[in-house]
Amino acid sequence: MEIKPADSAVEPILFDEEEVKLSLKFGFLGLGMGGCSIAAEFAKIRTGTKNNLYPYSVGLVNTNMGDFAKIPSLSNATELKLSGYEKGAGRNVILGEQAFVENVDNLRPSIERIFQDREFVWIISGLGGGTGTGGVIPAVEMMYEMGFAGRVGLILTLPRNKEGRQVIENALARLQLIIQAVESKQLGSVLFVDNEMLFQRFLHEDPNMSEEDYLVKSNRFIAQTLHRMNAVSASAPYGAFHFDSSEFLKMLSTPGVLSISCAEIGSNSIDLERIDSYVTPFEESIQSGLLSTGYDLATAERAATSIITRKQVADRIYKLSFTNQIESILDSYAPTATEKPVSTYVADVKKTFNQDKSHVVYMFSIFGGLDWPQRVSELYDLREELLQAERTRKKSDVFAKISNMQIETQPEKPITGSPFGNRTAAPSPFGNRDTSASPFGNRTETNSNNDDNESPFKKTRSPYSS
Ligand SMILES: Nc1nc2c(ncn2[C@@H]2O[C@H](COP(=O)(O)OP(=O)(O)OP(=O)(O)O)[C@@H](O)[C@H]2O)c(=O)[nH]1
Ligand SMILES: [Mg+2]
Repeated sequence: MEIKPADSAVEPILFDEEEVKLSLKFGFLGLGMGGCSIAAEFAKIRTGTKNNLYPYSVGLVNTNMGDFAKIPSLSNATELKLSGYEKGAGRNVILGEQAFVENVDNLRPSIERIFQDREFVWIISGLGGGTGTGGVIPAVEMMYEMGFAGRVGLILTLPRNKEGRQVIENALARLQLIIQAVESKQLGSVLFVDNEMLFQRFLHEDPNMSEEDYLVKSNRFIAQTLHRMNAVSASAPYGAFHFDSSEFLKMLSTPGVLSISCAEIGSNSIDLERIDSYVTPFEESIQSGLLSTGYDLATAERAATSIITRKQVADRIYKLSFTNQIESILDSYAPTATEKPVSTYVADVKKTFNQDKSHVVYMFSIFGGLDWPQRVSELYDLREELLQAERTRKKSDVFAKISNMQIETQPEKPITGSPFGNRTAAPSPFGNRDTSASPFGNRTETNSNNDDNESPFKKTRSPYSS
């Protein structure tokens, strides 16, 4: 059985043009070029629903004004400039953080207005650069101060292997803080987008695709994945169980990492007498994941599978034996999850899906509260390898030859832009943080008396402070 998650990437948004209900009112705050490009794809999603044609509210925050020119202007997306840093943050995380922090008072009124009716806000950042990576923590803190504690998630891209040590190091440095905040249950869902994995999938699918096309299509795929989950959970339930909006919100508010997967199976190939005909593609889909992979699904705190197809197919396959099989599989992958509903839905496929997809059965799965994906550890190892290679390079023959010139005794030039050295204190609007040590360590009480509104980073130890 063939599943091609990446195939859907080259198709239009599934629910485009159609009158479709959505579970949650999502807001998206894009930070930096990558974050804004992905957020803009959410802004482009159309549902065909009167008065809610473009269902998502989007804020685009960036230093580099030139980047905005690459994003079409959209009525539901507001560009927000980080003044004083118009040239960009040049892959300097500290500068990126400083840019956000210095502008936060200017941003706040616009961001409050953009997200005033939103039920859940995703902060999107391409980890590895300066602006998006540096902005992510103060952005979370700002949203918490605005009363979004427990209703903030992160969509974070992980760099590709060939992006170099600095990029990987930038990403890991921020991840260290984010991991600590999530581990201490202060921060909700993190949805990782593994750029290396997406790149390899697209490369395999169409080696002649242009780089520009690749970026647009992969960003659209990310937006489509989350949007589909949001639409499916608002569809008409067929059976007794319904993974509804409130359960979806609970899933998203669960601290930890989220994994989303989808098996697309031609209904004709599903034979209830042959369990493998649907169990195999279902299992393959949850193992591979749509946006990132390499999870220990047994660590899931919650899991859910939502199956959707047209009425005619539903009447044939939604039998006890079918749901029982799917429930058993889900249970075997997430044995200790506190909730793991399997829900069945019907959709008017002619209206909701593309015509040629009318025979497809979609099996969406979502796992919440997961541990960190293997990719994070791979990036850590890759950084070690690159560091090692750099050290070896410095001990080359040429260096040995000229070492008599006492070059070795000259002070080494600091790596500018590294988040691990020469940190300058960024002024913070969030209280008396001991910024000389770290923007996140040693945090004192915030102004709020409400625990929920405290920064998720307050109780975490900073990697910079020791
Ligand atoms: N999936 C995806 N990832 C992207 C995209 N653009 C950038 N990235 C990733 O995000 C990382 C950070 O790049 P940018 O977003 O351009 O950096 P920035 O936040 O603008 O930071 P500075 O330009 O250094 O201030 C890159 O290393 C890429 O891995 C995009 O359109 N899609
Ligand atoms: Mg940039």
